[in-house]
Amino acid sequence: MTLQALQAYFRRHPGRSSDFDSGLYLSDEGAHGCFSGLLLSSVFQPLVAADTHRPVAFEALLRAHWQDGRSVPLDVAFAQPRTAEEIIYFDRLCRSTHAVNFRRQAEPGSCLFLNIDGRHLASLEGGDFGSTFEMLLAYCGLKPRQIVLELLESRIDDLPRLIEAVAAYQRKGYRVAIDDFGCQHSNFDRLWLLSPDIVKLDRSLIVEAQRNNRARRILPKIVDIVHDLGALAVCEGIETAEQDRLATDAGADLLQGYLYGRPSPHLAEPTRTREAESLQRANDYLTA
Ligand code: G
Ligand code: MN
Repeated sequence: MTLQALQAYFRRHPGRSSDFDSGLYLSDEGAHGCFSGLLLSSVFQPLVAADTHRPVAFEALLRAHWQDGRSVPLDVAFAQPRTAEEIIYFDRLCRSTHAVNFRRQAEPGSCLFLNIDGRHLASLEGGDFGSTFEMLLAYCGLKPRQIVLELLESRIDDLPRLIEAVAAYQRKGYRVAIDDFGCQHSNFDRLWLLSPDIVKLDRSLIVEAQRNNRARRILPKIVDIVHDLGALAVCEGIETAEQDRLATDAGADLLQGYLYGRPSPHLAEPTRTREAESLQRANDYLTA
């Protein structure tokens, strides 16, 4: 890892004069970001294979605190960056913090899911989707092939830009997941236009499937459509054995939720202790 270069990049912040402390900081506990008085850190939640229930990848999630230690709700944290430049800076800072924290714990070659703020796509000038981040990842010792970028298609109105972004990320070797599919305005026409590698089915679908028979019959059909697209289906928010069974019976490939692991600063044991096996599984599942 050439972390000095990474830190140097984040010293060139676009922010207001009060942002003198913005940047990426390293300690024995790992990396954290600073932005406008916020401390940004990482937690990781496993994605497990539906057949073996073993972790094949991790999703990084943000945690934010004020400097005095009070925790900050994520909607408040994401409201801090305001200008286009700040939004781009903040989004890259979060993802780079996660990349460093992941790289120092994970076995080489492991796979990391990272969320992209929809406003980040809208703020980028021209077609620079993923090039700057590829450089930042290289400083962390990670390659685009190890990264799955999660996009919330339902929150992005500019469809041509979304299509362009997905294609550009995939050309650079990243994989793209559509996050929270099935909530609110998600729609299938858009899925076909986007050709994602992975579709993450919103927790509300599994909760509904548990409550009513019609939703239960629909769930495997949604998974079939995802497979017809050539994508893997992930069921999110699995909390109980019954939800696990519904998702597995529906044909989901990967599962995520409190049942398998809560978000934690530390990666779960299996990827650390069974390197070869976990890499093989990740490749089986994620290599197109
Ligand atoms: O939008 P996205 O799917 O990236 O959001 C992930 C969020 O879902 C995180 O805040 C995480 O803590 C939460 N989460 C993860 N697993 C579960 C779960 O099993 N149940 C519920 N209710 N929330 C979960
Ligand atoms: Mn997500």
